[in-house]
Amino acid sequence: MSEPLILSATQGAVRTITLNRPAALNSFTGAMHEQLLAALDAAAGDAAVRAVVVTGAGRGFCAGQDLNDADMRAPDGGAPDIGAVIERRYLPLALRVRSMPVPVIAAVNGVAAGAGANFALGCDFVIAARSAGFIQAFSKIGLVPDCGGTWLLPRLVGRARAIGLAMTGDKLPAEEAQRIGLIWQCVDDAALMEQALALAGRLAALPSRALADTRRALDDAAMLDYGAALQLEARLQRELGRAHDYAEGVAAFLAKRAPVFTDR
Ligand code: T3D
Repeated sequence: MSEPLILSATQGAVRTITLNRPAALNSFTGAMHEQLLAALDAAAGDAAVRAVVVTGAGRGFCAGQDLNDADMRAPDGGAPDIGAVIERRYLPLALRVRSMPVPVIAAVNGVAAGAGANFALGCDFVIAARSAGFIQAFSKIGLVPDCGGTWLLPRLVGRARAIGLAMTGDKLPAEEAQRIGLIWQCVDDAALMEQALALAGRLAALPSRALADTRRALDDAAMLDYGAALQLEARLQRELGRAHDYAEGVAAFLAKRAPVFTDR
């Protein structure tokens, strides 16, 4: 039997999902997309999972689209419909990550290129090994950044750096990525998984529903005017204020005990 392209493992309330095509730097094939989406759906649907870590097997995180995959070939041998590949594969993946009911951490163990870089950047936290790097490889093959790159890059690092990264396709080392605010943290290679799992454990103990609504509020507010953002905050606080976790958080604070959050 062939190796699964995606591995899932659970430690406590943390689900670790590993991209598992190391010989091709975990580049995306249609089959890997399907297994990855299924693994994310399974994590989202499992009430015992309260944080997700995504990482890569071997020396790379993900080299983006597998440029040899059948997904990329038109049946008649003509030019491929890459727009269809984006709509069928990358759009659902990017939206799935952004709508997870729990925080998602990318533990970037090695090079993250093309859609592999933007898949990582779409996660809530990116922790990268010092030897890792981020490459907007698209310009080198005549494409634009996808998997959310055009939206994410300028918001994360501003237009000047977004344009620079996207047009040159130069590799940005993890340390520099942290310095300019593209990622959360750069850590020593040997400490990557320990640090990612420690952060995931901390997040798992926090109120998941409030964390997911925080992501949503920050993303939506970027497209609203000030008044509308204030209205959105009011609506979310109204809903959260009626939920179990708020009552539990306040009760635990007043009783000077640790809270036990359960909402998702
Ligand atoms: O359908 C669409 O195109 C639309 C979607 C687009 C989204 C995208 O992601 S477009 C961008 C696609 N990705 C790339 O262009 C990156 C291509 N890869 C590289 O530039 C380099 O591999 C890296 C800079 C990422 C790493 O370089 P290096 O020297 O560390 O490794 P390598 O030797 O190039 O790669 C190792 C193996 O992985 C090698 O296979 P081999 O020779 O050992 O059998 C290489 O061919 C394979 N590999 C790496 N990236 C891809 C890949 N195979 C297929 N597709 C890849 N993207």
